[in-house]
Amino acid sequence: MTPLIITAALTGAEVTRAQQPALPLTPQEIGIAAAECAQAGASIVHVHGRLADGAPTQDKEVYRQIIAEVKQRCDVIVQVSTGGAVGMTPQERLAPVTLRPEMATLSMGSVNFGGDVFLNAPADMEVFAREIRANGVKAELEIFDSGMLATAKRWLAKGLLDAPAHFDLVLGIPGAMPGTPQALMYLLSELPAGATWTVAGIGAAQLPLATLAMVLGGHVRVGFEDNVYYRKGELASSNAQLVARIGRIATELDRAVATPQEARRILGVR
Ligand code: KMH
Ligand code: ZN
Repeated sequence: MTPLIITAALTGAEVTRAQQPALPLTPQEIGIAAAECAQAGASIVHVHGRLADGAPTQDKEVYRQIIAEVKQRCDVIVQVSTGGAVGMTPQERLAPVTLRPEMATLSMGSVNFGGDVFLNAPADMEVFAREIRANGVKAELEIFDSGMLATAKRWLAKGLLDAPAHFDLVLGIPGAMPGTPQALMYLLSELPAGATWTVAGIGAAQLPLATLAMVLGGHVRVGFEDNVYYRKGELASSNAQLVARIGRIATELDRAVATPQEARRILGVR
């Protein structure tokens, strides 16, 4: 089987220190957390910017600092968010892509997101796709619901997206597809040929879906953006603790864990 790519989604835009005291917020904290996760087996870090007060930001300078703080400590692939936070403008969200990071996310449609609406109008998504391509960045297509996968396939056929595509199947957001094996199996049955995929289970779905993905030959995303607990009622002590558990399970399953260089090769990251 292909070596397992573990992505650590370190911070996100929504989680607070009140919910998870070990949440990395500043560029330096994010750099340190990335290095710990790399040590534990992560080959990608998915990052979001935050201001000093913890508010989410897509400010290019904040992302520049995050990338520098990560790269001075380890060789993991830095994947910037273009999802940002609900309510941000598309222009705001796109800013980090102009730094030409190795990877960036691209949400493939609009969805209810807890009590909010995460808006991704087709015209805006097209601008995102063009900018990501123009900057030589590898896209990770974020799929929160099945219609988004159908859209991605249409766009691949029209040449708006580059093949082979890499997908992040995000399961368990209230308002989107549930964090169930059935939902994952349906999406997998619809993936285009040659695609690579990772699964991001939200909350309690993180561990079971990650384990299922490992068995099925997919890749895994864990981290505080998606889940702050190690087990029911017990907060995780760090992002790296969540990554290390995936590494141990992979070892038991005889699945090698990818290095950052192997992840670049598997995904076609420049
Ligand atoms: N914060 C969510 C509304 C991404 O990073 O690309 C969107 C998100 C997706 O986190
Ligand atoms: Zn994100």
